Amino acid sequence: MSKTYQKLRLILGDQLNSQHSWFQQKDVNTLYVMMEVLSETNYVRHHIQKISGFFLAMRSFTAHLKTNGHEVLYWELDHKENEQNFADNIKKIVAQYDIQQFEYQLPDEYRVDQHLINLCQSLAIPTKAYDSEHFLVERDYLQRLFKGKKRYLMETFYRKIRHQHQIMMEKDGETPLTGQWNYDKDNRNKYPKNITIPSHQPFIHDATEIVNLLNTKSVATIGNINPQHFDCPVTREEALTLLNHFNEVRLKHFGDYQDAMSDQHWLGFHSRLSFVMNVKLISPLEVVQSTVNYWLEHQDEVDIAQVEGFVRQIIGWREYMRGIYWAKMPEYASLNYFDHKAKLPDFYWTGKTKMKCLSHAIQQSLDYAYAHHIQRLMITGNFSLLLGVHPDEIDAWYLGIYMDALEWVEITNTRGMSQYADGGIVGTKPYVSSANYVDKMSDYCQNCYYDKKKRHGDRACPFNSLYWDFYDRNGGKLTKIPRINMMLATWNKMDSAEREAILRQAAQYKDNADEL
Ligand code: FAD
Ligand code: DLZ
Repeated sequence: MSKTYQKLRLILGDQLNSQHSWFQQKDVNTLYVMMEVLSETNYVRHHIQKISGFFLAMRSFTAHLKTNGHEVLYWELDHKENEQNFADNIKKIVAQYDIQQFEYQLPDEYRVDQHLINLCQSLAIPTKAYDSEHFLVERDYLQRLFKGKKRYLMETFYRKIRHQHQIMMEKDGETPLTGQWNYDKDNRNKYPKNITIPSHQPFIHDATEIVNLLNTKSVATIGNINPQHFDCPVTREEALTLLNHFNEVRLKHFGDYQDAMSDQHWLGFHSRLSFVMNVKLISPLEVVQSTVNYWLEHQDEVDIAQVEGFVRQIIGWREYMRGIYWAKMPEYASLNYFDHKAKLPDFYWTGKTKMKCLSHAIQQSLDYAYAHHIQRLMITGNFSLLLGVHPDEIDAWYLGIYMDALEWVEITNTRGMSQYADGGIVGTKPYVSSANYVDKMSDYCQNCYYDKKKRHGDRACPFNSLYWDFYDRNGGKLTKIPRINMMLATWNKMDSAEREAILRQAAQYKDNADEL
């Protein structure tokens, strides 16, 4: 007979929050459990770095808890008793350790939430769910805030949270610092020539054992990894180092070049904090407080537009997306406003395309399991929307390829913001553009195989004809969207011979998308 415990507490792979109230007291009668399971490694085809990052972070967190005197059971993927899903493993452990009560923290994903609710219904012992104590507001806060309203405006939500937590507010508690809430319009610059992009902060780990384990268990993955030299923050200490690095080195130009892209580097002035935040090694509140404090002490070197832009992403967009997810799931996962059906081109999995923008954004995603927001939105997302790819295929790609991809924040960004498949719940318009925008915000169009100026004919950039094709085929659905009416009118007024040539070119590209 194994040692017995009164209580079993499950910790999921994205619940590595050492600041949680669970861990503030030691209790020899409580057994914590973490498990590597095929149900999580295989529900989508993940990037090899993503699984390695999760497993390394989970293993480090277990070591941390044990060092702090907690009782922890950790089942690796090849543990002999591993049933490869949470519910069956929990049932086994409950029986083995004569557990009297099962507890868990509310998962961030609907799929796992349902799985644990079902598990609890089947257990013959009391169960209890706790808040994960990570986010600034509860799961259903946004739904309550906008009850009875047709639109869920991010800006309204953002201001409310800033006010509630008194982030960047004047002493009166009501006015935003400087009187201005939002500096978004200052955040749209292209990189100037000769700008020096700071090198990123590395965190090198040996992932050989994990990569071998995944091979042994035949886990299908995508992307590249150097197992002995795997670069990813996986502990709280590393997350804090990354945050300090961001404040000291990258913050000063974060807002300025938030939307800029270049084939010369992969990170720009972005923070790369999404993975450590999403697995809860660090909390959104401590991130924004640290950044705001850094700015307050260094106002001679960092201006307010940089810090406000960053704060808005975290306490605005990140919390807002979570609110939308819980307000709209599970229906959200099958929305397809434009009724798109095309398949995702093969080059999304290989990076092998003659379009330099897509080739660079996809190749860096395969190499680093990372792309920044505008690459995700205006390169890979924009192109798949123009092409009319089924949102299910696009979701599966985004959910697999990025280190930070968890459904609550992936699907709202992909199906919502990027693909407008939700018909305008998240975004006020579909984010589509021709080569013109890509050229304005990047150096991608320089020396590209395709000609950014041509709409049709030899080497015409596919973004151009597909852009107008998008307006043509979706005309009826677009008239309802005020922010897009102007371009629709431009298309409708275009010379008919030019329109026909554009549509012919688009049809040819759509028929041969894998060859682009
Ligand atoms: P920074 O640019 O440094 O921004 C700071 C932080 O703000 C990020 O770490 C992130 O936590 C938050 N943030 C910024 N934009 C958003 C946003 N739109 N929604 C939510 N949080 C935001 N983010 C994920 O964490 N997981 C995903 O699976 C994911 N999928 C996306 C898919 C698409 C199609 C798009 C357009 C965006 C997606 N995002 C996702 C949002 C955003 O692109 C990433 O959070 C960001 O690129 C992560 O890099 P960073 O940490 O360097 O971010
Ligand atoms: C992403 C991920 C992966 C790849 N593997 C595991 C795992 O083996 N065990 C685990 O507890 N969590 C894993 N995760 C994170 C989960 O997918 C995440 O905790 C749930 O989806 C809840 O959001």
